[in-house]
Amino acid sequence: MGERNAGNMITIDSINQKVGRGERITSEEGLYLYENASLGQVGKLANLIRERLHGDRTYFNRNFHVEPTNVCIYTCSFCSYSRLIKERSDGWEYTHDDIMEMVKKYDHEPVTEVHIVGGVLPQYDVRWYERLFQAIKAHRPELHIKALTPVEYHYIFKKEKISYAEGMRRMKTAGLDSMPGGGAEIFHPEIREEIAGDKCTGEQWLDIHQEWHLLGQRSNATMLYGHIERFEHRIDHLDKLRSLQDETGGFQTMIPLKFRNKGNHMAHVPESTTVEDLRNYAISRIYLDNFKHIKAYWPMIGRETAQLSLAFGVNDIDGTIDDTTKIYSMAGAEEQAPSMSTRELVALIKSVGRHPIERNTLYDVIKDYDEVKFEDDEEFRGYLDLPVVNG
Ligand code: V47
Ligand code: SF4
Repeated sequence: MGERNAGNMITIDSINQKVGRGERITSEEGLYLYENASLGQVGKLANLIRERLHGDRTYFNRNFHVEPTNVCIYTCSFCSYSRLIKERSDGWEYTHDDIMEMVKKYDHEPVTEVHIVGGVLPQYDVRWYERLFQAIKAHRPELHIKALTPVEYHYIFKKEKISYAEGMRRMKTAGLDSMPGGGAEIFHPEIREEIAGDKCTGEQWLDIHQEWHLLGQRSNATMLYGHIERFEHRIDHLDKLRSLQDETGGFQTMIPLKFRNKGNHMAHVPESTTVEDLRNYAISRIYLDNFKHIKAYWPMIGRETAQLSLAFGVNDIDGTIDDTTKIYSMAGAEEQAPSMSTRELVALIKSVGRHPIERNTLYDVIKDYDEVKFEDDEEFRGYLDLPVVNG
């Protein structure tokens, strides 16, 4: 069964042909895939695009997270991690010294990135973050700072009475290297007002990324899916990202984030199935023809689904993380203390026949692991309890 689109019937076949020719699909076609296509159908198309762009190459990095506080003035109903100011005795609020101690713990480790994101706390203002970024850069200039989202930036720039453009310039001068993808949730106001009504709007999120891109800088994007949104809200979200990317080209990676329902105000909302998760990766890959990378965030979905996702459009599985984030474990994610050694990440990728590449945040190659002979290497063999598909 198909639907009308400018006089043409939309069918899986017509979409297959378009994608085969390397053409962009329309929002109607995207919605058609969400509503009608099987996992096998979207998987085949997403894998075609993935292999066209990257072959078997699958990226990861060595990183750690710093979450300066979990106290937050906002009340997103999906958030399991934050505490209100009146409950602050139950949370944490790190000082610059605390954070520098965490950074220094990695002094002799070959990590390339620190990912900094947390709650929105009034005393953490523009000056506070400037001084933090400066201190990290003074200590370890080559460590890439990927920090904060438009949720924090909108709040601190408004408080400082400066424009987004001026604020992002100041952050860049202080040492910010790139922006992570968080805070995007679902842009459409019908859903955003329900789940994240008091923080920055979808438009403001996009405006801040746009200003950052106009400075020649890079950022990531996310979509929090599988709760009360409908397929048309997902397409609206993907479409807004695709349009901004057409304009600036500043996005590196799209990270679909599966809603987890433990310990938050949406605990009654069932979680999506693994089949739906894989369909969503695949449709994101197909729709976002101008995004180079699609990432599966393994602490959220678990190692096995992360492996499966590599056949459904995903070409990146984030980093080693080293048990430094609490956002997902507090929301009921598979990984309660997320940490993977480089060897485990390499084994996980190799055991599904893909080619592991360690990258930095900007996707420059740090090490190509193809030369490691998985099946001949005692250290790798049996490291994960998984069959070796190829070496
Ligand atoms: O914005 C919060 C999400 C995001 C829940 O850019 C939840 O490389 C599911 O954006 N269930 C923050 N998701 C994390 C993030 C991220 C993660 C990894 C890599 C990158 C990157 C970015 O986490 C929030 C929100 O969308 N989140 N609570 C929950 N219960
Ligand atoms: Fe605060 Fe972020 Fe949690 Fe929303 S998702 S309540 S902005 S920490």
